[in-house]
Amino acid sequence: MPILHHLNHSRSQRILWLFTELGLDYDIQAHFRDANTGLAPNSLKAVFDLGRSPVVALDDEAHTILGESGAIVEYFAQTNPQAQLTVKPNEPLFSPYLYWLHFAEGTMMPPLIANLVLDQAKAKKKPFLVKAIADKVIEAILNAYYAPNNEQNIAHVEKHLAQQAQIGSDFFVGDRLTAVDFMMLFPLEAMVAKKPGSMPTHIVAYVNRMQQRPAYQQALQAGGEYNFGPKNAA
Ligand SMILES: N[C@@H](CCC(=O)N[C@@H](CS)C(=O)NCC(=O)O)C(=O)O
Repeated sequence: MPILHHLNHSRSQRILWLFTELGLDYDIQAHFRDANTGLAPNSLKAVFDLGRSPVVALDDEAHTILGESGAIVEYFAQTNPQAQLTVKPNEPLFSPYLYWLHFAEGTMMPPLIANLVLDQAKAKKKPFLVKAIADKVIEAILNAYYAPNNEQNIAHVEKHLAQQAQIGSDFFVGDRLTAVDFMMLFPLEAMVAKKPGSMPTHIVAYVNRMQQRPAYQQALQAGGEYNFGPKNAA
């Protein structure tokens, strides 16, 4: 069976949720972030040289090590066709399916991570004068690029989810759960967790709906510590 190398508070929660929705048998190997740096431990680098999570050791003859949450989601969505998590090239929603599948890591995550990292840099203790200057520089970088980028992305997603609501869909693409939902929930729930009360209504409703799915709840139990889940998460 596949082995998921899971890191606490990370994108590997996507894969736990996916495996649970698929009803797959899998093993889980837990890795824990360094308490001071927040970075992945060496145990993960021993499995995958980038030391990033998620990583899955596939159940094939070569025990292939597969990284990139998007690649892992696509791999298992395509190799479990009975679950109908993909949209096929001959289906009308193939292009929006591909667009949102790649949007998650390609466009949504980079400014979100930059915002998180720069916010952490701002919060770090520094001597008074250094702090005044450093914080101004950080603010300037945020305001010039990452913050407006993030806001644009939020508005873009909110508009799309409002359109989905108009056609009565609970999901990101079409009217069924697809690989896109596993990719898009992570950045959206991270933002809802970070700024509760300030995210637009369709995004909040979408996050709540996905988080209420029994498989999501089960995956949450299996994964342990996760800062970006519902408020009552471990
Ligand atoms: N694009 C990659 C990003 C992987 C990634 O950066 N994962 C983070 C966790 S969400 C990580 O492993 N961080 C620990 C570190 O960089 O040391 C993916 O989607 O899998």
